[in-house]
Amino acid sequence: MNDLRGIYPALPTPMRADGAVNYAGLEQLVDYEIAQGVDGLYVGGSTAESFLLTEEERMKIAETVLRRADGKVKVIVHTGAGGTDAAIRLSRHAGAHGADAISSVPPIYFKYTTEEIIGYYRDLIAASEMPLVVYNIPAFTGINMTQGGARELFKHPQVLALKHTNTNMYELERILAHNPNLVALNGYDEAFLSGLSMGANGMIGSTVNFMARKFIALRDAFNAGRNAEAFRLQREANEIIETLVEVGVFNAVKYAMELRGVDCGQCRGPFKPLTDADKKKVKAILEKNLGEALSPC
Ligand code: MN9
Repeated sequence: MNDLRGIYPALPTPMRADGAVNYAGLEQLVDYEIAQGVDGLYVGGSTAESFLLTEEERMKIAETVLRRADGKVKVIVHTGAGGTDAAIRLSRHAGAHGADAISSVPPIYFKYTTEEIIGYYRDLIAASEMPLVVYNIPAFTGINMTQGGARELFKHPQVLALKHTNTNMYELERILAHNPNLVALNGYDEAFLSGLSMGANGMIGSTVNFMARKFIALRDAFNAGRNAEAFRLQREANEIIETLVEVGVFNAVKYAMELRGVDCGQCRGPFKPLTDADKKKVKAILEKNLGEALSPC
């Protein structure tokens, strides 16, 4: 059985100065994360700028990560796309290259019925024969998969997990109460402790990339009942996250990785690059809360 519990960085996509994907940088990122002790890697999600990448790039990124990780950690590949056919191609490709599971946001832009959205997921599962992690992120998609008729999907035997990128912890608790075998992976890093307390079994997050050890320590403290320590770690993480979100979280995560020695470049437009003042702020808050001096500038 696939056990999808654990702590996963949502990998950014390293890019070169000319905007092309930096596959050598991606390999370096994979090595770095595995050395930090993460349980798995989440590939091609929001943090990876998936909707700003071509299908060909997304496939090559998945292949690169799977080859480099080489079975040392679990790999979940986000294969969601605007339409069913593209999502199926990406899902089959991920399966063929050894991914542990696929994951998808619901189809976006057009206002589909719940039946159509569930049909999209069923088509992906059937065509790829892969385990699925439903990626619920209502703030981006405008669709909430943990409400109403969409909940039916969690009864499907191939739906093994939910990526809960939502701060509604009541809905998380109810979904898990109704689906006791479902794995819930918390999606907002700033709410990790809240997610754990409502039954999440891990997390997928952008800030895990540069502070995996803090989140691993937080989980371990929570599991051992050391609640004051878990809260202190969440507060330290949140002081960082507050600044990152203020300047633009995806570019800020890439910059934090540069400070860790992994050059990820900048996000594609329309995301705006960090200013020098933004970088100074990010570096200062990281050094304060990670308790270590970081490299560049
Ligand atoms: O994948 C990320 N989700 C989004 C997870 O960015 C939409 C989170 O890690 C956030 O970046 C983070 C800051 O809000 O929690």
